Amino acid sequence: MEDIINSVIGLAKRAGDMMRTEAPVISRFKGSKENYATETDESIQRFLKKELLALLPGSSFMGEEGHDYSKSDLLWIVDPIDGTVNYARGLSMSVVSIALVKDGSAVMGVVHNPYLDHTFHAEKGRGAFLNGERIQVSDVKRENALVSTAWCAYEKDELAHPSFRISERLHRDCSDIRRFGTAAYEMCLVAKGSIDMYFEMLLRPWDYAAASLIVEEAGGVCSSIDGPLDMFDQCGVLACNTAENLDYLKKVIKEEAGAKRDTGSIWRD
Ligand code: LIP
Repeated sequence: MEDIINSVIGLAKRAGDMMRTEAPVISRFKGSKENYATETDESIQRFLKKELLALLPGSSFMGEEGHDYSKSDLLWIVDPIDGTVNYARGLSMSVVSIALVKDGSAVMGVVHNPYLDHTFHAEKGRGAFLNGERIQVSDVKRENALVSTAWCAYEKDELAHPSFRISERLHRDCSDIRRFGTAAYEMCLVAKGSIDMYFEMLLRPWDYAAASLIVEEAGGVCSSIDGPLDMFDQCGVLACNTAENLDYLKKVIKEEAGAKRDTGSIWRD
């Protein structure tokens, strides 16, 4: 696996170079005016799909820009550009996210931010790293916690209002809130101890498959609202520095937003 992780890191960096050099051109909308793909999302996905399937013969591929995959025991889950809107608007805060999932659990994760040259990686049981240096979550308690979140721009009608209610409660109970517009990077900020809690009411496996392993290998805890993260369908995502803060976050979400919300399968668009 040593050679494979280094190859995947190299591919993530080459994909990051594409992100930095290709001008953003919207290629298609995906159900709302906020949710779209660019030609670069699609070109990076084509590049990574070809290279990753060649790296592990017999593996299969799931990417944000195309859902033709078979549930083989080794599955690459890729977000070619996590933070597409940030990329399209020139906000220099987007990442490439690559996960390898074996029998439904992430065993390898790489998240690369080409603007900051930050490369996070983890392999199951071997720790989490930023540019090769070991990282770990903070020990900050709830009242001093810095929280990162989002308000479900792709599902505004159903999830924006409860998301803002939860945020108002966290803003009162914790220290402050940040929003970076890329779930994978925000979860990696939990892993490096810069952010203490992250949540979003509804994400897709390509947003969190790699970053959730990086958080857990850095000593943090991840879950959905009602149980483990689903690597084959969408779910809410919580990533925290401690189990105590995860329990607090779950309590707030249930009190302010009710039970888990299911807005249909990720395969609808
Ligand atoms: C985005 C996430 C972001 C979330 C957006 C979207 P994309 O991923 O990183 O946190 O709020 O709704 O899911 O679409 O840019 O790959």
